[in-house]
Amino acid sequence: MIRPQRNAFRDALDLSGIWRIRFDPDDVGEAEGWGAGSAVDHTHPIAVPGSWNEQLAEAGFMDYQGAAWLQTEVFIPPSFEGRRVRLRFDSADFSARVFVDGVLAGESGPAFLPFEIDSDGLVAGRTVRVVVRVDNRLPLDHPTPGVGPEQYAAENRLRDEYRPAVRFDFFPYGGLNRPVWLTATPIGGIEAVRLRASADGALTATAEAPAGSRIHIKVAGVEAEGVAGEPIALRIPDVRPWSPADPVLYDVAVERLDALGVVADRVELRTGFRDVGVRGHQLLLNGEPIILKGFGKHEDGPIRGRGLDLPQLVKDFGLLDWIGANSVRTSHYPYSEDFLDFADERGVLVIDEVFSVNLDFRQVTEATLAQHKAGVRALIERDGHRPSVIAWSLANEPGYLAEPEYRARSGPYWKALFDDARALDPTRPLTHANVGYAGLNDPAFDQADIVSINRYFGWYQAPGQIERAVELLRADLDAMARQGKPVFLSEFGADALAGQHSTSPQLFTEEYQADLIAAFWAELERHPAAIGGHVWNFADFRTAQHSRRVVLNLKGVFTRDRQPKRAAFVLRDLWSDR
Ligand code: BDP
Repeated sequence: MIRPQRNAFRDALDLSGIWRIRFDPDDVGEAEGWGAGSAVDHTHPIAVPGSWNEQLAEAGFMDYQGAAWLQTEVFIPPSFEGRRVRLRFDSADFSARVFVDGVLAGESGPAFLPFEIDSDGLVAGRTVRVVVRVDNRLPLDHPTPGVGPEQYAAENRLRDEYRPAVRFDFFPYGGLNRPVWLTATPIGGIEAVRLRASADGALTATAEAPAGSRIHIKVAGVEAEGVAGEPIALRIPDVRPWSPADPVLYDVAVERLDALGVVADRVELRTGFRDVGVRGHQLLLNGEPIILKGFGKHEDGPIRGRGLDLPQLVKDFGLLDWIGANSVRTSHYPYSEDFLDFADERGVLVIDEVFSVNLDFRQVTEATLAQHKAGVRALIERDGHRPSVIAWSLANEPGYLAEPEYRARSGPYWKALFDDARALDPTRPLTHANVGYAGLNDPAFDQADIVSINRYFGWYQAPGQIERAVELLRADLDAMARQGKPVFLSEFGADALAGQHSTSPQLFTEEYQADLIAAFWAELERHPAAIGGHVWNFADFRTAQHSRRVVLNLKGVFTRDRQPKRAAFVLRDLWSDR
């Protein structure tokens, strides 16, 4: 899939704006033909991109989980005549079915990733009605398992019930949270490009286009030619390798030539030339050991929820720079491509995570692994050309509920999943974020190149006791180091309510959060197997309702509106040598 772009061969209209939405709590929309559209008096206005929850809280939809039908009208420009016209969704949370003038035209793939819709109804010069049935529920056997009151009751864990019902600690915002596009591309054009670039200036490009098509590549004045479906190699002399200190990007033009050798389509991408790898306990970037300093994040903000927020992106990358962070994990799902544009340009290293949180082996079926693999494949296809992406994270905290099935059944599952990812991209290390419950013998560690652990000593365990927390951390780092792989502290931190202070170690104060983070960082710097850590979290973020959360998860080093807490200044001092 090619990201929408505009050039002499390709066009894209951004369909962002005010759409209409109709909620379908009884799931009657399909049977009643809502795909054809609803009268305005049945609907509410909704901004796209944007989550429905806070936008429509007053209408009663803050916690809504289920189907909702979003609609708009699109005029297809006459200039799209004779081209392939499609709808492209940068994502839909969590799944969608798309109707064009009442006809089901297609559906989404893996959550948080783009999908395209072809339809005979998309005819140049006409106005069409686009209706999208979005559903923010997750199936029980999804790699991020769904949950309902029945599961909470059956497990007799009534105190674990969240509203909306989720098995994870962030808000299940629903809607079209990223832009929607109407695109026009040449018929028989380029449908996908895979790039691989290394620090020695070597680049291979593989373009998907009709069989036998001639493909031409141009990078920094160097050109090469080949055929569709086969790797085309070239080398840039005196290349400037990409790194956080010098995040230099190169424009890559990939062209399809017609039978006469005339350019019939062009796709433009940017990439950087760099190497990443592991050696013993070290993570290497361009052959040099690198320490990761940064955060787990979320796509989250007031009112828009998970809706793409470009001013916030600008601000966040400014704050990452200000604090001296060099890396981020896209916890716990693929982020927008706009986010990755910034990462590439600003030299921020990314651990790119698929959407698999708290995988529960009591609910795993064959469909789970298939969906998990599809999510990994789609993520690698979307982001594989990005120099900022230095590793793939294939899951966050599987086996969280410590079910016995996890240890018994998950070995072959992880092997199949990691093997698949490695075959798709042998150039990047693979990891997953382990939860303390799953233990130091988590079966997924066997497959991982980097051993990542989330640890909340000093918070959920040993609360209020930083010294003891550091000892517990050290014990886990020591044990993990025996695997002979780099050890990464992928989450640690403490909630702090901005403005809460104390002279003694007290949970929820700014001092406690800052002291805990500083003590953990000192341990990471000292430990020979550690390759750094990511504070949880960059900023406070909304979670589902639960008595242990005061509206937000307050582990942010910045507040939800991006004001620094004390820990931000402490980290800035610790990380200022960037
Ligand atoms: C970890 C999860 C993360 C949570 C965090 C917390 O990976 O999603 O938000 O704990 O409890 O277990 O703050």
